[in-house]
Amino acid sequence: MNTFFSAHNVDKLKEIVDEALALKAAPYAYQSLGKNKTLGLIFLNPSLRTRMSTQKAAANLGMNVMVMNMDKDGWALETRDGVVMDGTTVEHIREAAAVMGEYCNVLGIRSFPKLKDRAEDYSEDLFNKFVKFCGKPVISLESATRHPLQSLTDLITITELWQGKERQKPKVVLTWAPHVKPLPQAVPNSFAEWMCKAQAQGLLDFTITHPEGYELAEEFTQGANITVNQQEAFQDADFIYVKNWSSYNEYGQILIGGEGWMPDEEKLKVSNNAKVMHCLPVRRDLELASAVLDGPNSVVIQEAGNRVWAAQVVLKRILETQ
Ligand code: SN0
Repeated sequence: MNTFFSAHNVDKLKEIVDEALALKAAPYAYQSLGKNKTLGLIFLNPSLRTRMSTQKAAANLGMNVMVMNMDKDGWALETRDGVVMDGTTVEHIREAAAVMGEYCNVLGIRSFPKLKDRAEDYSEDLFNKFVKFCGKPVISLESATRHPLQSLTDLITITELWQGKERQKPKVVLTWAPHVKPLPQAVPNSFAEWMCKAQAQGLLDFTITHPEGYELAEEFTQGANITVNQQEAFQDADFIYVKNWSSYNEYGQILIGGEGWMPDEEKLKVSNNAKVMHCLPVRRDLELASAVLDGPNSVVIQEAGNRVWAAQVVLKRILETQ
């Protein structure tokens, strides 16, 4: 593996999940793999789980880690070509990424979409330029349109919780939930992309539910069962994944019609005692009822814990191909 950006970078999902769970059982089995190798984690936006779990995963593999908070500590980056830099940007990504490549064997980068120009966000211009100019393997720590480490974690968590069940395949549901801020589509896009691939590989059945107007881009949802009836989606669900996102069609907007979509204990009654997932951070009693978050069906902490094994299996595969 050289780049970790989407589900397309992984062939057989069951294999990578099993490899991650083996790392969870023996975290230090590959401690010499990363000896004298440096990982650089570059953040253009805030992070808690991604930063700490990836740093820990790298340490488990014996790597050195450098963290750079570009948004706070770095120079303001220019990404456009052919512009005279007489404004607020100080350094071009061409030099900045190349310099980071000099210091690091592997790099990770996080950058959110601006949610203004859909074509610009969905071109993944910043991520692609970073890959091109740093010249080293790059892991997405969440880009404009995807959050692959989160989605791999989610598949690991679903697999782990479904082990030993009589029924072969769980019913997994992604539901839209309310929020006060326009949020990226990265997490739901990515979750849908990985779950559609998992469904195609016979691992689970996948349903998406959202109010009208919150359709995700079709490239991520091919094969999914999609409904605007949340209760119908929740019927017999084994896993319910809660996430807000802003509209893709009316790009970056919050639309009318999402009121009453917050999952609570009452709404979950029709499910098959579903485990409830969220990537975090979660707005209590806005996106998800606190009684559910604090109740026995919430697996959000186990899910966040599993971020380490997703990051570690990706780093392991990259180091093994160096
Ligand atoms: C991000 C998102 O993509 O939805 C990161 C998720 C891992 N979430 C937020 O920005 C939440 C911001 C808020 O104010 O609740």
